[in-house]
Amino acid sequence: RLIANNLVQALYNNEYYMVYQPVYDLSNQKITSYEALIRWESPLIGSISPVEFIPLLEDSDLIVPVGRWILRQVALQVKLWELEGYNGFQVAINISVKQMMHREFLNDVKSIIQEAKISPRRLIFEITETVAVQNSELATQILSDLNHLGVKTALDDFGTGYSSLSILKLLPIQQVKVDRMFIMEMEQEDNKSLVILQGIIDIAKNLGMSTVMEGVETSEQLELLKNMGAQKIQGYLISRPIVAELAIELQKNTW
Ligand code: G
Ligand code: G
Ligand code: MN
Ligand code: NA
Repeated sequence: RLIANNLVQALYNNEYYMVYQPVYDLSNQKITSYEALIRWESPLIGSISPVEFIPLLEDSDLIVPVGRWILRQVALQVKLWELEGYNGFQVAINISVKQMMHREFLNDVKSIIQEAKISPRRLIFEITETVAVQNSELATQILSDLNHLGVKTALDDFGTGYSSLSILKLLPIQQVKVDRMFIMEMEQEDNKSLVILQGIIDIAKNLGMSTVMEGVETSEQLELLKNMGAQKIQGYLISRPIVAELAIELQKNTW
């Protein structure tokens, strides 16, 4: 149904836009970052989920120009917020494997940061476990290069793949985003998931990494996570991903 042509047209017709989901820090009760997520509203097809079109972008290599567009959009948004006086938080960007492995990736990152005139420290790059495991040597090199540029790196959807904990030792990452599957399973009778989740929280903390619990939807989950010493949370309980203007409104409110 969807073809590469639609995906290219969408870029030139401004049908893609970014939304931002806050990450809330339990230790200081502040929004310390936002995750940027792409959306596609097609006048012909309606709204299409990134779950559907991101794989198509990857298969057709269009993830490279679209990924570049995402980077630029986010960098410009960070600059805009900065000019409005909002700069006490970071913004995370999801990076696809093909985008990251592309030879121009680091140059693109560097030049987009320079063009937007933002500090690289404002950005976090999220990569998934699968990316890291499939291409561990190259992934390690690129993540390390990103760190040298001054951006932070995070491991997304942690715990869903089949990687071992040693990946946390191997990869130059500063943050672990725990997959929402763990949060969903927290309240099950059988407390195995809880024990594993506690282990992940403690290990990441002891390795000096920050942790984000994804998919927190209820206050019961929040209470459990507080008791486990979780640091940051993300999910519908705090906010859905929303457009930039609304996302910054949350920044103004005190929690
Ligand atoms: O935003 P949503 O939860 O619907 O995202 C679904 C999936 O699409 C997630 O796996 C998410 O990481 C991915 N995704 C959303 N936005 C982006 C983006 O800007 N770039 C990349 N590479 N993936 C994204
Ligand atoms: O793979 P990644 O973690 O980047 O995907 C983020 C996706 O998770 C986005 O599509 C976002 O819409 C979705 N998401 C964010 N918070 C929640 C939540 O509390 N519950 C559910 N079910 N999905 C969420
Ligand atoms: Mn993510
Ligand atoms: Na994730």
